[in-house]
Amino acid sequence: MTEIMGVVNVTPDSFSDGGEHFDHDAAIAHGLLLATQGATILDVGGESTRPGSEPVGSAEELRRVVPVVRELAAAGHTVSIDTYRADVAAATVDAGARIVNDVAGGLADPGILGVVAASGAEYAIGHWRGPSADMYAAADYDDIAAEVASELGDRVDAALAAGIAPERIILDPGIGFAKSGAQNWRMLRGLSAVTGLGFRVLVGTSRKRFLGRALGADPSRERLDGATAVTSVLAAQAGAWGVRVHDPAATRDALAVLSEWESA
Ligand code: PMM
Repeated sequence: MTEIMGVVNVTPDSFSDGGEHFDHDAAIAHGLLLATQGATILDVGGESTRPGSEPVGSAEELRRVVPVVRELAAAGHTVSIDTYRADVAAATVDAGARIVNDVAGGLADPGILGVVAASGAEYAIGHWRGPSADMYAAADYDDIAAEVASELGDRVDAALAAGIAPERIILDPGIGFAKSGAQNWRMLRGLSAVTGLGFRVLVGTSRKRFLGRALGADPSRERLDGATAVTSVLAAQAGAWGVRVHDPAATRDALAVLSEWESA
């Protein structure tokens, strides 16, 4: 069964939720709703990593996410914390997060590796080539899938050296991170380079720009979620362990169809 990671953004500037879920109670309610819609993991984030977005600082990030993580974990859900900061990872693991989802794979704040190692949490390592503000400057590849796999392999080595057990590692090709539209498609087509490393693989295409472009001018959120369900199914078919989405219901149904297709 493919894991469905539902996005709980606790940010006022998030492109995808327009700030609706900044309020703690609203974020918690949204997380609970996502779980009823099929999310098996709730991914709580307090800083947007969208292209061009500005960092908020750890004090503000902590203020946003800790109460939300605590409440969703206490309700029995598997919670992941979307952060690249060691101090935020430490506080939220204490509050009940079981997965540290680090889009920077330890490159933004190397101290996060030690925090994860000591905590026993799982560690999702994202492919990253620099902060959101200027990541497109680093979008230069000869063979994107091979290069992403190789760079993720380097981050795995760093994680193992820090004492994180291999079975706790999850790899993510970082769709949209230092990748142009065409590069994202090539990365997805070449996903086997990443699954071939032998770790669980997580893929996040949800509502990203390259999907919007595939649908034409300014598609609605509903249409983007439909397209996300398709890319999530294709990723699952290509061996992904999990997909990260804003609208679990559409993806849950699409994955149920894939399951019938594959077992027939
Ligand atoms: N993308 C975003 C944020 N966190 N985490 C993982 N593991 N993979 C992703 O692709 C990913 C992520 C940016 O998207 P958002 O602003 O819509 O959450």
